[in-house]
Amino acid sequence: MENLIKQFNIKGNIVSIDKYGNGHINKTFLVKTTEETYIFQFINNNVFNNVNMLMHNIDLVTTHLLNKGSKTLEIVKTKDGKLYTKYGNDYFRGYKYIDNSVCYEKLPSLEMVTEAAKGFGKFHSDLSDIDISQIGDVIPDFHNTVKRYEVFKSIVQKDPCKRKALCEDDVLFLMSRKSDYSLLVDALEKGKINKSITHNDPKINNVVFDKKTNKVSCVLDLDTVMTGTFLYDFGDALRSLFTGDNEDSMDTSKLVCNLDIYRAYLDGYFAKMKDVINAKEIELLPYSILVITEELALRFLGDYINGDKYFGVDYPTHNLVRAKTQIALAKDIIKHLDDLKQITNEIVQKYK
Ligand code: ADP
Ligand code: GN1
Ligand code: MG
Repeated sequence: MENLIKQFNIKGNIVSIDKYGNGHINKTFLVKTTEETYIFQFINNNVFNNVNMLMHNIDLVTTHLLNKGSKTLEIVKTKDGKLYTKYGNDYFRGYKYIDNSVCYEKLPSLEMVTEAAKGFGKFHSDLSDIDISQIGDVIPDFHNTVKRYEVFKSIVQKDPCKRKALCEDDVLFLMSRKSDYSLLVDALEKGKINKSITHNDPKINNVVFDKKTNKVSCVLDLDTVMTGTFLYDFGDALRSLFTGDNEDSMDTSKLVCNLDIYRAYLDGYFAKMKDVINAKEIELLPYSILVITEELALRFLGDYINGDKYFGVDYPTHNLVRAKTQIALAKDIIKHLDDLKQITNEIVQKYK
């Protein structure tokens, strides 16, 4: 690894190389030199088969953010000016370490939920004027829920592992929600909401906070940056906050639409996005959480019926359990849609 790192434009001599962070996708290392600290990563090219496009996207996005004076990841290029290097089948890249940063797996307070939301809101708002025609789709149709449903239906019809009988009610529930799946896709196609940059993995451990102030520092993990609507990220961030560490839980009573978390997140998000967001996008905020939750349920249940080809599993019904947690959450969101709309109105009024 030392030889690989030496191909990059680093300052000083390498002092230490240690495994770092809790990411599930890339292999991350903290590298200290006599002068600076860096993050080096092996990019997971099973998940990402077009690393060149991925790094090109990250370069465009981070350059745009830096030109605005915003804090962001900074790519460390190789000595011959490349964005990454290849070693056998592995792809390797470097970033400057975000100084004094701390990353959480679970947020300790509602204030920090608001802070995280400011981070994503600023990210979206700063990128609202980037030329999106330059950004490639690293995973095409990632949040095209209508296409996800088509794939789901065809898996259910084929039922290759004879598992459908074990989840008939869940299949029926997801089929009964068909009209939800076109809510975001149609609005985007009809131009009622704007095409924008999306992060596509807005989990809490992809934001860093300043260690001393606990204020949000910036958004990390830009591998899945693509185009779409920022509502994908808004919906997914709340889905993931509501899910917490219960994604694999058999006790679905823990999967609830937490209105305090919604209020805290929306407050931080709106503070940064109020001048960018349009009326249709505001209307769709609560629905975006439902759509992305149902979409993930379609993906988990589809993968279960298909024989666990995408998501890693520890036991045969793992993906079924995950689907049931998202379905339980979706049901609770449906129950609280009116509350979510009311809170949305309150926050919109607050920032008028
Ligand atoms: P993965 O795709 O595997 O989740 P990430 O890019 O999110 O990989 O990195 C994993 C973890 O490493 C992050 O959650 C964060 O804690 C830390 N990290 C990554 N890049 C930086 C950076 N530039 N500065 C500080 N910490 C970082
Ligand atoms: C996957 O591996 P992770 O947690 O970063 C998935 C997301 C899902 C998430 C559910 C590229 O992300 O879309 O929301 O699992 N990422 C990809 O836990 O498929
Ligand atoms: Mg990550």
